[in-house]
Amino acid sequence: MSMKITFIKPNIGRKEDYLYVDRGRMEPLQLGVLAGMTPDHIEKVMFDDRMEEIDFDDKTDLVAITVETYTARRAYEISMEYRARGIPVIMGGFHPTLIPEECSQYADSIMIGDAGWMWSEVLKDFEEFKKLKPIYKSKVGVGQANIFYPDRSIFKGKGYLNVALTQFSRGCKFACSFCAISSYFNKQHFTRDVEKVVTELKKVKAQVVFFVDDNICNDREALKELLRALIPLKIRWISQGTMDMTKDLELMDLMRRSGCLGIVVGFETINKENLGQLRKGPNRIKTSFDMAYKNEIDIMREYGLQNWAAFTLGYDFDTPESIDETVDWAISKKFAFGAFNVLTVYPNTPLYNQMKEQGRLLYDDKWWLHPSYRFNHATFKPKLMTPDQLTAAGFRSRSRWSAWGSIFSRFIDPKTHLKTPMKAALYWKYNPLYRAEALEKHDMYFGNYNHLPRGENEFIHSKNEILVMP
Ligand code: B12
Ligand code: SF4
Repeated sequence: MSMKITFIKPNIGRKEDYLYVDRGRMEPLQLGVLAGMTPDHIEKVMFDDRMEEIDFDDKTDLVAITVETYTARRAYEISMEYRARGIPVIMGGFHPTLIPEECSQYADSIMIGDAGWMWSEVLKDFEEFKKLKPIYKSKVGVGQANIFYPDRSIFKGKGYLNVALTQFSRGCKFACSFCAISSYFNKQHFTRDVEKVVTELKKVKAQVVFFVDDNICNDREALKELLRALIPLKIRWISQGTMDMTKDLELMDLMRRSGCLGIVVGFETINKENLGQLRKGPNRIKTSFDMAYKNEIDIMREYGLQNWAAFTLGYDFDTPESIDETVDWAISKKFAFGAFNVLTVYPNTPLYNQMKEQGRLLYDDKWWLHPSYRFNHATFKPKLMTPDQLTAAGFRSRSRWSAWGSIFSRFIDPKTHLKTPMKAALYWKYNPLYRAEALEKHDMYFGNYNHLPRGENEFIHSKNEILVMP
């Protein structure tokens, strides 16, 4: 008898009185990779809970859920629905790897680390013995290490952005105190064979390619090799990287020639003391920091990059005023896009352990499960303000950054957004979308069930009773 697997990407949660639908959603690459490793004789379906209803009664043999910390609560709800119907569930991804003991309570089986080395064993156990081991301990390493390519057929018709996700490298050698990447990858960085990346990209048809690498320029020589191979493909690409890339002008030139539109760069903070707490190596640039990264920003603009500047708010030396100043500074730098996230303590990171030791964690130490936690609210007690002040400063930052006045004023930059019609078009396509998304996510609850008193939330799901969160 043939077997069927249902892959699930959980949503974060819901707004006060309606389900949140992610408008800026991208293909869930991890599920494409799992599907790509699954042989053809196994039937595959995928539900993306971010915008479609999961048909829990659709007959299936095994459910595979990808879990990040902010989707954990919803993932557990989904798992409970399936397990109540007698269908086994396996979970994998960042959250099960960082905190396996918690996830194990909500799944029949979990995988720690990357699926590449262990997925075939999971399938074999299930097909041959109809039983999964409680834990599959895999390792972390090169993305899509075996010859397979993601099975993108499971993404069809779901209305994703016209952006193809892929990976060249995984992990990062830096050790920023808040970052789940350095815990997951244990400060290692792995690069994929350039030829495989090129072969994969030749099959992909999308307006833009997103290398989801955590830090694409962590190994500059390896990246140069990739970029030389990308030039003939004439693609447009974006990725994530650290600002120390500006030290290497040959690299910057290759980025421009290979079609790089912009990079997500973690500026995080413009305060020197905060930088000490966060331990972000690539941002500790003695000659430039006092001028607030002037040299680095000038070089990135010179090469036409429409960057996405990312900030984390709530370090020990931050105040509501310093956060407002950070937003003023970012607007004056005319970055194309920006993220102003409240510094969040992810489990098993140095920051989490430090805050726990200092007794500063809120929400019983597990904000991701707490019924009253809301997206982008403070998860710990900041030093120089109250948690509510930090949450409010975060909301204010996102509102100010995405106000129409800010969007218009940032647009006037001849070296980047005004340089070509395509750059201008991208600016105007994505800024309104991110504006809507950033404001919509404010205050979102985690999970779909159990937040309102019984009786008021029937419109969401009828099975609220089955979920009792710890
Ligand atoms: C691309 C990306 C995004 C994209 C969205 C992508 C999408 N498809 O929608 C964008 C930019 C929008 C985004 C947003 C956010 N992201 Co993000 N994102 C990533 C990134 C860089 C890559 C994800 C990816 O595709 N990886 C490639 C796949 C193949 O790798 P993988 O996910 O690790 O999966 C492998 C294994 O984990 C395992 N595995 C995974 N799932 C499963 C399931 C099963 C059953 C099994 C067996 C194995 C398994 O096998 C896979 C193959 O080897 C990751 C970092 C990373 N390296 O993964 C962060 C990451 C997941 N994001 C993170 C965060 C915090 C966020 C935000 C909350 C940021 C914010 N404050 O707004 C938002 C929230 C997203 C939302 N839903 O609104 C954190 C999560 C931390 C945590 N502890 O959960 C990460 C880890 C980054 C970080 N620096 O810490 N993100
Ligand atoms: S440089 Fe970026 S990816 Fe690397 S550890 Fe720091 S925050 Fe994480």
